[in-house]
Amino acid sequence: MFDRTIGCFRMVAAGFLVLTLVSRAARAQDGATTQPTAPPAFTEDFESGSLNKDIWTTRANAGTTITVEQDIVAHGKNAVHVQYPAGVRSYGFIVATKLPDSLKEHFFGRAYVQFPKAPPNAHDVFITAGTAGFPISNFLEIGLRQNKAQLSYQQNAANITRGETMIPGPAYPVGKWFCLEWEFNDNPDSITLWIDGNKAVDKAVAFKGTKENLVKGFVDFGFGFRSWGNVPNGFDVYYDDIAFGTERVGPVK
Ligand SMILES: [Ca+2]
Repeated sequence: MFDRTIGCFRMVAAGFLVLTLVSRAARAQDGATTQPTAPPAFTEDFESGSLNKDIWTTRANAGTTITVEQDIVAHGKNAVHVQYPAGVRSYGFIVATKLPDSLKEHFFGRAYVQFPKAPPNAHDVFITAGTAGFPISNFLEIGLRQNKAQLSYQQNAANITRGETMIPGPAYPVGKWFCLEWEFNDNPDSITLWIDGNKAVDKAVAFKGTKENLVKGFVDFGFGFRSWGNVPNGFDVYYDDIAFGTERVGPVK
């Protein structure tokens, strides 16, 4: 009798566990396929043919050029091309500084990205969101190290101890457009990354024991390229169909 009761309990418990797992799997599936309930808070397809100065500021130093071009595009007729010089330590980003406050603590991003050739084998920076004044700011970063994705918190503002927390990820596609999606949360801090719809990274972010409000407000949203190593042949990266929202944006329909 005792054993049967335990057995029954176990069956019920096992059944509950199965139901819970099925329910979670169904929710995860829903998360991958359900349409957002609200339109993105911001979209940019570069189809105006130029950088909209009301949206984008350019932060670049000598040698890096950022132009809207028509030769390599994900959708439509235009995309933005960041061209990084050979053999020079440089950086170049377009930064959106006036996006809605709804994105300030927690947001989802999407961009189509193309690396025509493999990125330099160093710490490279591509997409960031953080405090005002980037790159002298605190920010979460989508980057790369040794030809694999690297997500990080970069504490780089003025008058603060510098440091970084790095999270490894898989390699990015090369030589073709891919749909990059990300979720940055500052409370608590976490980064999730999807490559062509497949979850590649889903990690909490901590820095010296702090797990929330590391950035304290996403206000500079950057796209570009910087390498902390040698780039003997220069480097090109293209972006198109950028979007930000309070829900996962998904691919271009
Ligand atoms: Ca476009």
